[in-house]
Amino acid sequence: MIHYEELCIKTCEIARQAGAFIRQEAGGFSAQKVEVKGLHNFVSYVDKYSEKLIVEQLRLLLPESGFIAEEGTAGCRGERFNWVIDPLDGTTNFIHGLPPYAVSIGLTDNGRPVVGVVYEVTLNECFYAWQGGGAYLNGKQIRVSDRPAVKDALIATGFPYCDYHLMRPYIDCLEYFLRHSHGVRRLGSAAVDLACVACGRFEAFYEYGLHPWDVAGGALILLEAGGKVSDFAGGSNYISGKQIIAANDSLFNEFSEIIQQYLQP
Ligand code: 2AM
Ligand code: CA
Repeated sequence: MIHYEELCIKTCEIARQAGAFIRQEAGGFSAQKVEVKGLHNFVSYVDKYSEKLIVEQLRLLLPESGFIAEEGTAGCRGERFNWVIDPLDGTTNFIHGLPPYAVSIGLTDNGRPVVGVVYEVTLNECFYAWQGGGAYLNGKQIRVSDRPAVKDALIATGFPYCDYHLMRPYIDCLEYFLRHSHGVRRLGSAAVDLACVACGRFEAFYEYGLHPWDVAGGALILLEAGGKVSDFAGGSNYISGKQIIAANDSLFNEFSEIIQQYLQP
Protein backbone atom coordinates (compact mmCIF):
# COMPACT_ATOMS: atom_id res chain seq x y z
CA MET A 1 0.00 0.00 0.00
CA ILE A 2 1.46 3.37 -1.06
CA HIS A 3 0.91 6.29 1.34
CA TYR A 4 1.23 9.56 -0.54
CA GLU A 5 1.63 11.59 2.68
CA GLU A 6 4.58 9.48 3.84
CA LEU A 7 6.17 9.65 0.37
CA CYS A 8 5.68 13.42 0.35
CA ILE A 9 7.36 13.94 3.74
CA LYS A 10 10.34 11.79 2.68
CA THR A 11 10.54 13.65 -0.63
CA CYS A 12 10.73 16.94 1.31
CA GLU A 13 13.76 15.60 3.21
CA ILE A 14 15.46 14.69 -0.09
CA ALA A 15 14.68 18.12 -1.61
CA ARG A 16 16.09 19.80 1.53
CA GLN A 17 19.31 17.73 1.23
CA ALA A 18 19.74 18.73 -2.41
CA GLY A 19 18.96 22.33 -1.41
CA ALA A 20 21.66 22.25 1.28
CA PHE A 21 24.19 21.15 -1.37
CA ILE A 22 23.06 23.96 -3.72
CA ARG A 23 23.31 26.52 -0.88
CA GLN A 24 26.79 25.32 0.02
CA GLU A 25 27.98 25.65 -3.59
CA ALA A 26 26.34 29.09 -4.12
CA GLY A 27 29.07 30.86 -2.11
CA GLY A 28 32.05 29.79 -4.24
CA PHE A 29 30.28 29.63 -7.61
CA SER A 30 31.85 31.37 -10.60
CA ALA A 31 30.88 31.91 -14.26
CA GLN A 32 33.71 29.56 -15.45
CA LYS A 33 31.73 26.61 -14.07
CA VAL A 34 28.77 27.17 -16.41
CA GLU A 35 28.11 25.07 -19.53
CA VAL A 36 25.74 26.19 -22.31
CA LYS A 37 23.04 23.57 -23.15
CA GLY A 38 21.21 25.59 -25.81
CA LEU A 39 20.04 29.13 -26.52
CA HIS A 40 19.98 30.94 -23.15
CA ASN A 41 20.01 27.55 -21.46
CA PHE A 42 22.71 26.92 -18.86
CA VAL A 43 23.81 24.10 -16.62
CA SER A 44 26.61 23.43 -14.15
CA TYR A 45 27.94 20.63 -11.96
CA VAL A 46 25.55 21.94 -9.29
CA ASP A 47 22.43 21.06 -11.36
CA LYS A 48 23.94 17.68 -12.30
CA TYR A 49 25.08 16.65 -8.83
CA SER A 50 21.81 17.83 -7.27
CA GLU A 51 19.91 15.62 -9.73
CA LYS A 52 22.16 12.61 -9.05
CA LEU A 53 21.63 12.98 -5.32
CA ILE A 54 17.82 13.27 -5.73
CA VAL A 55 17.51 10.35 -8.16
CA GLU A 56 19.63 8.00 -6.01
CA GLN A 57 17.49 8.68 -2.94
CA LEU A 58 14.12 8.54 -4.72
CA ARG A 59 15.11 5.20 -6.25
CA LEU A 60 15.57 3.79 -2.75
CA LEU A 61 12.23 5.29 -1.65
CA LEU A 62 10.19 3.76 -4.52
CA PRO A 63 12.30 1.19 -6.42
CA GLU A 64 9.69 0.52 -9.14
CA SER A 65 9.45 4.18 -10.20
CA GLY A 66 10.73 5.87 -13.37
CA PHE A 67 12.22 9.31 -13.88
CA ILE A 68 11.73 12.37 -16.08
CA ALA A 69 14.54 14.67 -14.99
CA GLU A 70 15.87 17.89 -16.52
CA GLU A 71 19.52 16.81 -16.74
CA GLY A 72 18.61 13.32 -18.00
CA THR A 73 20.42 11.37 -15.25
CA ALA A 74 17.91 8.61 -15.00
CA GLY A 75 16.40 8.11 -18.48
CA CYS A 76 13.83 5.32 -18.14
CA ARG A 77 10.08 5.65 -17.54
CA GLY A 78 8.22 3.65 -14.91
CA GLU A 79 4.98 1.78 -15.64
CA ARG A 80 2.93 3.22 -12.78
CA PHE A 81 5.06 5.79 -10.91
CA ASN A 82 7.23 8.53 -12.40
CA TRP A 83 9.21 11.24 -10.64
CA VAL A 84 9.38 14.53 -12.54
CA ILE A 85 12.46 16.41 -11.32
CA ASP A 86 14.02 19.81 -11.74
CA PRO A 87 17.18 19.63 -9.61
CA LEU A 88 17.69 23.41 -9.79
CA ASP A 89 14.80 25.49 -11.12
CA GLY A 90 16.03 29.03 -11.68
CA THR A 91 19.50 28.06 -12.94
CA THR A 92 19.97 31.48 -14.55
CA ASN A 93 19.25 33.17 -11.20
CA PHE A 94 21.65 30.77 -9.44
CA ILE A 95 24.57 31.47 -11.77
CA HIS A 96 24.01 35.22 -11.33
CA GLY A 97 23.81 34.90 -7.54
CA LEU A 98 20.18 36.10 -7.52
CA PRO A 99 17.26 34.57 -5.58
CA PRO A 100 14.99 32.68 -5.95
CA TYR A 101 15.97 29.17 -7.06
CA ALA A 102 14.47 25.87 -6.05
CA VAL A 103 14.43 22.09 -6.17
CA SER A 104 11.19 20.86 -7.73
CA ILE A 105 9.94 17.26 -7.50
CA GLY A 106 6.61 15.82 -8.64
CA LEU A 107 5.37 12.22 -8.54
CA THR A 108 2.75 10.87 -10.94
CA ASP A 109 0.74 7.69 -10.35
CA ASN A 110 -0.57 6.40 -13.71
CA GLY A 111 -0.05 9.93 -15.09
CA ARG A 112 -1.95 11.64 -12.24
CA PRO A 113 0.11 14.06 -10.03
CA VAL A 114 0.02 12.74 -6.45
CA VAL A 115 3.01 14.36 -4.68
CA GLY A 116 4.54 17.82 -5.21
CA VAL A 117 7.53 19.43 -3.47
CA VAL A 118 9.14 22.81 -4.20
CA TYR A 119 12.05 23.71 -1.92
CA GLU A 120 13.16 27.35 -2.35
CA VAL A 121 16.79 27.32 -1.32
CA THR A 122 17.54 30.95 -0.45
CA LEU A 123 14.61 31.42 1.98
CA ASN A 124 14.61 27.81 3.24
CA GLU A 125 10.94 27.46 2.26
CA CYS A 126 9.61 23.97 1.62
CA PHE A 127 6.22 23.92 -0.15
CA TYR A 128 4.60 20.49 -0.43
CA ALA A 129 1.35 18.68 -1.10
CA TRP A 130 0.01 15.21 -1.64
CA GLN A 131 -3.16 14.30 -3.47
CA GLY A 132 -6.20 14.87 -1.24
CA GLY A 133 -4.10 16.06 1.71
CA GLY A 134 -3.88 19.85 1.26
CA ALA A 135 -0.80 22.02 0.69
CA TYR A 136 1.80 23.18 3.22
CA LEU A 137 4.71 25.58 3.65
CA ASN A 138 7.25 24.55 6.32
CA GLY A 139 4.54 22.67 8.25
CA LYS A 140 1.72 25.22 7.99
CA GLN A 141 -1.27 24.67 5.73
CA ILE A 142 -1.47 27.19 2.85
CA ARG A 143 -4.30 28.44 0.65
CA VAL A 144 -4.56 30.62 -2.41
CA SER A 145 -5.62 34.24 -1.91
CA ASP A 146 -9.27 35.24 -2.16
CA ARG A 147 -8.78 38.41 -4.25
CA PRO A 148 -11.50 37.98 -6.85
CA ALA A 149 -10.49 40.39 -9.65
CA VAL A 150 -7.52 40.90 -11.97
CA LYS A 151 -7.57 44.63 -11.21
CA ASP A 152 -6.51 43.79 -7.59
CA ALA A 153 -4.09 40.99 -8.51
CA LEU A 154 -0.31 40.67 -8.39
CA ILE A 155 0.61 38.54 -11.39
CA ALA A 156 3.71 36.42 -12.10
CA THR A 157 5.01 35.44 -15.51
CA GLY A 158 8.17 34.25 -17.25
CA PHE A 159 9.52 35.94 -20.36
CA PRO A 160 10.04 33.79 -23.48
CA TYR A 161 13.71 32.74 -23.52
CA CYS A 162 14.11 30.65 -26.69
CA ASP A 163 10.68 29.95 -28.21
CA TYR A 164 9.69 33.33 -29.63
CA HIS A 165 6.71 32.31 -31.79
CA LEU A 166 4.21 33.95 -29.38
CA MET A 167 6.44 36.92 -28.57
CA ARG A 168 4.19 39.66 -30.06
CA PRO A 169 0.90 38.50 -28.48
CA TYR A 170 2.80 37.73 -25.25
CA ILE A 171 4.02 41.36 -25.07
CA ASP A 172 0.50 42.64 -25.81
CA CYS A 173 -0.92 40.44 -23.07
CA LEU A 174 1.79 41.65 -20.67
CA GLU A 175 0.86 45.25 -21.50
CA TYR A 176 -2.78 44.50 -20.67
CA PHE A 177 -1.80 43.18 -17.23
CA LEU A 178 0.61 46.09 -16.61
CA ARG A 179 -2.28 48.48 -17.24
CA HIS A 180 -5.03 46.50 -15.46
CA SER A 181 -3.56 44.83 -12.34
CA HIS A 182 -1.49 45.64 -9.25
CA GLY A 183 1.62 44.69 -11.23
CA VAL A 184 3.59 41.93 -12.88
CA ARG A 185 6.67 40.14 -11.49
CA ARG A 186 9.21 37.81 -13.18
CA LEU A 187 10.99 35.72 -10.55
CA GLY A 188 12.88 33.35 -12.90
CA SER A 189 11.63 30.05 -11.44
CA ALA A 190 8.29 28.65 -12.59
CA ALA A 191 8.24 26.25 -9.63
CA VAL A 192 8.51 29.16 -7.18
CA ASP A 193 5.91 31.17 -9.15
CA LEU A 194 3.39 28.33 -8.73
CA ALA A 195 4.24 27.92 -5.03
CA CYS A 196 3.72 31.67 -4.52
CA VAL A 197 0.26 31.50 -6.12
CA ALA A 198 -0.49 28.54 -3.82
CA CYS A 199 0.31 30.54 -0.67
CA GLY A 200 -1.45 33.72 -1.80
CA ARG A 201 1.56 35.98 -2.52
CA PHE A 202 0.59 36.08 -6.19
CA GLU A 203 -2.97 35.78 -7.46
CA ALA A 204 -2.00 34.31 -10.83
CA PHE A 205 0.82 33.07 -13.09
CA TYR A 206 1.19 32.34 -16.80
CA GLU A 207 4.10 31.31 -19.00
CA TYR A 208 4.82 29.37 -22.20
CA GLY A 209 7.84 27.32 -23.30
CA LEU A 210 8.09 25.41 -20.02
CA HIS A 211 8.98 21.75 -19.49
CA PRO A 212 7.21 19.14 -17.32
CA TRP A 213 9.91 19.38 -14.59
CA ASP A 214 9.35 23.16 -14.25
CA VAL A 215 5.68 22.71 -13.32
CA ALA A 216 4.87 19.16 -12.12
CA GLY A 217 5.63 19.76 -8.42
CA GLY A 218 4.22 23.29 -8.18
CA ALA A 219 0.97 22.53 -10.05
CA LEU A 220 -0.11 19.90 -7.51
CA ILE A 221 0.76 22.24 -4.63
CA LEU A 222 -1.41 24.92 -6.23
CA LEU A 223 -4.35 22.55 -6.81
CA GLU A 224 -4.18 21.26 -3.23
CA ALA A 225 -4.10 24.90 -2.01
CA GLY A 226 -7.46 25.52 -3.73
CA GLY A 227 -6.15 27.02 -6.98
CA LYS A 228 -6.87 26.17 -10.59
CA VAL A 229 -4.54 25.37 -13.45
CA SER A 230 -4.90 24.79 -17.21
CA ASP A 231 -3.11 25.12 -20.53
CA PHE A 232 -3.76 28.26 -22.66
CA ALA A 233 -6.82 26.64 -24.30
CA GLY A 234 -8.42 25.88 -20.93
CA GLY A 235 -7.55 22.16 -21.19
CA SER A 236 -5.64 19.88 -18.85
CA ASN A 237 -2.40 19.53 -20.86
CA TYR A 238 -0.45 21.90 -18.60
CA ILE A 239 2.38 19.54 -17.58
CA SER A 240 3.62 18.42 -21.01
CA GLY A 241 1.87 21.09 -23.12
CA LYS A 242 4.51 23.84 -22.59
CA GLN A 243 1.83 26.39 -21.58
CA ILE A 244 0.38 27.09 -18.18
CA ILE A 245 -2.27 29.33 -16.62
CA ALA A 246 -2.51 29.16 -12.83
CA ALA A 247 -4.60 31.28 -10.47
CA ASN A 248 -6.65 31.42 -7.33
CA ASP A 249 -10.11 29.93 -7.88
CA SER A 250 -12.05 33.21 -7.75
CA LEU A 251 -10.24 35.05 -10.54
CA PHE A 252 -9.21 32.07 -12.66
CA ASN A 253 -12.03 32.52 -15.20
CA GLU A 254 -11.39 36.25 -15.75
CA PHE A 255 -7.60 35.67 -15.94
CA SER A 256 -7.78 32.76 -18.36
CA GLU A 257 -10.27 34.55 -20.65
CA ILE A 258 -7.79 37.45 -21.00
CA ILE A 259 -4.93 35.06 -21.78
CA GLN A 260 -7.03 33.15 -24.30
CA GLN A 261 -7.94 36.42 -26.00
CA TYR A 262 -4.25 37.23 -26.61
CA LEU A 263 -2.44 33.91 -26.71
CA GLN A 264 -5.08 31.49 -28.05
CA PRO A 265 -6.80 33.62 -30.74
P1 2AM B 1 15.46 26.43 -15.29
O1 2AM B 1 16.02 27.52 -14.49
O2 2AM B 1 15.48 25.12 -14.61
O3 2AM B 1 16.00 26.39 -16.70
C1 2AM B 1 11.75 30.86 -16.05
O4 2AM B 1 11.12 31.50 -17.12
C2 2AM B 1 11.45 29.38 -16.09
O5 2AM B 1 11.78 28.84 -17.37
C3 2AM B 1 12.29 28.62 -15.09
O6 2AM B 1 11.47 27.66 -14.47
C4 2AM B 1 13.41 28.01 -15.91
O7 2AM B 1 13.87 26.75 -15.45
C5 2AM B 1 12.70 27.77 -17.21
N1 2AM B 1 13.67 27.70 -18.28
C6 2AM B 1 13.88 26.62 -19.04
N2 2AM B 1 14.83 26.87 -19.94
C7 2AM B 1 15.24 28.14 -19.76
C8 2AM B 1 16.19 28.97 -20.39
N3 2AM B 1 16.87 28.55 -21.45
N4 2AM B 1 16.37 30.21 -19.88
C9 2AM B 1 15.66 30.65 -18.83
N5 2AM B 1 14.71 29.91 -18.21
C10 2AM B 1 14.51 28.67 -18.67
CA1 CA C 1 13.49 24.40 -14.64
